[in-house]
Amino acid sequence: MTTATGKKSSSSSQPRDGGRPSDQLDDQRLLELLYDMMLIRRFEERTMQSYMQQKIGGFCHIYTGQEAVAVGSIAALRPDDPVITAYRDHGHALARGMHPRYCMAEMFGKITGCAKGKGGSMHMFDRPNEMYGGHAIVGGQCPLGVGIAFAIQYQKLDRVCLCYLGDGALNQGAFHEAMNLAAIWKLPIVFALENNMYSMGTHIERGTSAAHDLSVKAAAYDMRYAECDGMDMCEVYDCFVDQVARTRPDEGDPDNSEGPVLINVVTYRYQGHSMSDPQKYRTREEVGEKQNEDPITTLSRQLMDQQRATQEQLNELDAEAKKAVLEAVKFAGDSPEPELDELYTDVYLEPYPPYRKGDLPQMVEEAEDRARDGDGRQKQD
Ligand SMILES: Cc1ncc(C[n+]2csc(CCOP(=O)(O)OP(=O)(O)O)c2C)c(N)n1
Ligand SMILES: [Mg+2]
Repeated sequence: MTTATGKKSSSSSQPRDGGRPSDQLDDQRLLELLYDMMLIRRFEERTMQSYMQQKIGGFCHIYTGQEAVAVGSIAALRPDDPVITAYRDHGHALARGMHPRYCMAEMFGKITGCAKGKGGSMHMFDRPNEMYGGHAIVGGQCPLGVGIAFAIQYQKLDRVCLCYLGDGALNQGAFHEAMNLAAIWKLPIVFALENNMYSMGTHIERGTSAAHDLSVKAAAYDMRYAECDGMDMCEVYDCFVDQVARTRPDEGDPDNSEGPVLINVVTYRYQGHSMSDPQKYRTREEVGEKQNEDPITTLSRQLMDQQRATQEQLNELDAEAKKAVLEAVKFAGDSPEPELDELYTDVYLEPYPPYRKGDLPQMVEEAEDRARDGDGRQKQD
């Protein structure tokens, strides 16, 4: 595995019983997880293309390179565990089960988007799939995640909130306040640090104290700490299965939790910070070196080495992912823009003139229909 600063180390997070949880995943499940990573990769490629074609506007942050983080960690959750993240959020939304068409339509600013086209790339919300955004203020999602975890504890539920943050958030006051409250109230929250080593153009060693040993950030708040290699989906999954289980309280007994944890997931973003980044702060060689540890290639190789999948099967999966993304782009392109009137809806929970209560996003309405039929979660068709 790689350490906080990207150097190789031999330690890894092992589940307490000694066996690897990923060893228990059957071939079908592993292929599903590989598909999710391929879907995110292909989705992001088309996102970049659509951005260049000016079909997408505003800030837009690409997740390629980091796919194993969202996919491996969300696979370790239950469907009713809430998730919250920062602005580099397309991958989390897709891994959580948002249909790619609603994600793409949101970026196109269309009424069929997950937030009716009013949020855009940085604000992927999916109530039926327990995804609470998509937040643009660095570190701003950490206190919100603590609020969600407090609600879980207050209601004596057996859920865990998964709160992602970037390495840039380590230097924000909001992160430290959130860590402190989470620790003293022993809240059921997992802080997943997506340590891609850069916040915009600043390398973690230039912007963050103790970058060589981030365990001190957790120790300062008397909190558990773990590390895993974010380029290896199985390692991410193993680490999160273990840590989520330790954080999860029993229903009706909020005290029966080992409390929060900070997990340093070492990863790398292949693209610039946003769509407008000349990347003067790193070399092509560095990016190329990291691309040699590609998470999709790694899982594909593992599956083939273990004779759990053939090259042909993997090609088919990738073709399926490409097709799903093309369909999403078409859906987004064909969808109407919001009426001007939408400016006045969804502003306040208790609307008053001139503000009105808006219609639910199409995605949520469809999920509610499905819930009436017994399954509220979105499924990709
Ligand atoms: C409070 C605040 N300060 C500054 C910014 C501008 N800004 C946007 S993204 C970013 C870098 C954050 O990097 P990191 O947390 O590592 O996330 P990554 O982009 O690597 O996913 C900064 C400084 C902001 N959005 N919010
Ligand atoms: Mg970063």
